[in-house]
This record gives sequence, structure tokens and C-alpha cells, in this order.
Amino acid sequence: MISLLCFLTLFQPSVAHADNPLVQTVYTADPAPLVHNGRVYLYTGHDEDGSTWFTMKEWRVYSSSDMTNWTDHGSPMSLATFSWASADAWAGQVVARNGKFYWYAPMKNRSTGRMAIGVAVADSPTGPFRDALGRPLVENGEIDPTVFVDDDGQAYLYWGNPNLWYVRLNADMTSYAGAPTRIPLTTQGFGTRTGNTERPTLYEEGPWVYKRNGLYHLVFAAACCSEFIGYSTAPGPTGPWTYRGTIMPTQGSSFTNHPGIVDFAGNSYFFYHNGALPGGGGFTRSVAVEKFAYRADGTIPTINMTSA
Ligand code: FUB
Repeated sequence: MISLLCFLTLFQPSVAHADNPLVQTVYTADPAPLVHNGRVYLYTGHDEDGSTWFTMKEWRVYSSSDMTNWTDHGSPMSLATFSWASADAWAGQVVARNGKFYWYAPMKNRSTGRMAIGVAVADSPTGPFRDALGRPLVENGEIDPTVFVDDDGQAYLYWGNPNLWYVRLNADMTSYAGAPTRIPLTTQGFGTRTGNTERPTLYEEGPWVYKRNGLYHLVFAAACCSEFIGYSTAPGPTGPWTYRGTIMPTQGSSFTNHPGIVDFAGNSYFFYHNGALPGGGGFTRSVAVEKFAYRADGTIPTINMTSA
């Protein structure tokens, strides 16, 4: 299977069959799905072969119309897209707005040495993406942006590790109003972490925000350093958040995990990563997906990995 897919990637775009892990040609991490015009676009990071750290230089895109056959669109965005970036092409997300596609991603700012969040824009979900600003959109040393556009058109950018922040994006999606606000990390909102007085709640990183049946969901990588996926809900996009429990209890043979949830063609899908490919581990991860159904009361069931 792997050698066949390696052959196929020589000819972009290529087609892969979706056994977990979903991408079997390269190591991928930090899945961020987007449903657009009858397809699921899956944006990922790319762990370098043989990595001993989160050595990541580019992001990749895959798409599918049936969640089984996936097209590999290659890498339409990399550190080279951002003249100010020097390293760490970490977890991002793409949203569609104004007939364009905006990709928010964290990376290291060469001039400050701190993690910052950039935004790139494209006319197509598969790119090419160009840096929208020529500088970071926001920089406070924290990572993992997720963007949610509410029904009234207001867009929110959330991000953070070790804190959790949000800011209201302007309609242009490349600027924001007001200062970033730190979301209070209370145990009521984000659960109780044991054995770490500096970080008393379960929130670690990787927020993923969406709305379902009027309820706002914030799914996140919980605890540290072996992560699991938990979630909180709120009556509004800025809280107050209530911790609702575990979605995925493990991280497989990785020590991080990272969530993305979408509905597509009448089903709900939970994307995550682990170290399931040969040679895989905490720095050589692979994205995977599980179909799931919300419980009758709207809560999210426990979802287990079908590969680890
Ligand atoms: O992939 C690099 C970092 O690892 C991400 O930004 C985190 O969410 C964790 O998955």
C-alpha cells in the first residue's frame, strides 16, 4: 500500500484510498477539515521524515467527495510563503469567506524569535496561497489558531498554548477589532488537571470551535504531555464555557493529539492524529478520521482510534 501511494504522489494530484491513517505517503499532523462545494478539504501539517522535534516546514492539502477516495493536492503553503517566518509550520485552519480561502497558521517570527499567527489567502481551496499581510496577523508567542464564523457574520479567531485567546476578526478576515482577550481557564470551563499547579485545567492547545444546534463547541487537546481530546460548550462564542468531558481518550503512539470536526453528506467526522504509520511516533505523526454520531442529547460520544 505505502509503495503504491508513494508512486502516486509523484503525479500530483494523486488519489489515495482512505484506510486509517488517512495519508500513508508522508507523515502528517494537525488535521483541519473544511467542507466546501460538496468536498471535504483536509489541511495538515507535514512532519519531516526522521524528525526528533516538531520539525515542520510546509502544510499540505487533501480532498475527497466521498470520504474514501482522497486526492493529494501537494503543498500550496510553506514557510517560504511568509517572508517573516523562520520555522515551525504548525497547526492551522482554513475558512472560506468572501469567495476566498483564508489559511491561519502559527510559525516562528524570524525577527522576534516568537511564535506568531499568519494568514494567507487564495482564490481556491487548494491554493496557491499568498501571505495576506506580509507580517503576522497576531503575535503573542502562542499557537494553534482556529477560526469560527458565526451566523451573524462575525468571525472569531481563537488560539493558544498555554493560554486560550480570542479576537473578533473584521469582515476582511485579515485584521481584527480590539485587543486579544484571554479566555478564563477555569476548572468549570475546562476540567481539572491533576499534578500541575501552574496549569490547573485540562486545556493544553489545539482549539477547534464550531456551533451545533445553537450550542458553541470548543474541542481541544487536553492535559500534557500525553494528550487526549476533550471539549467544552457555551451559549455564546465567547463563553461562558462548561467542560463536557473526553471525546478521544488517547494519543496512540504519538504524545500529542489534535482535533477537527465537520459534518459532511449527513454524517459527522472526527479527525485526529497519532503515530500509526511505520516509523511513526510523536514527531512522525499521521492524520486519521472516525465517523461518529452525536448522542440524542447532543453530546459527543467517546471516539476510539481505529489505528494508533
Ligand atoms: O504540530 C506541532 C504542534 O503539535 C501543534 O501546533 C500542536 O497542536 C501539536 O499537535
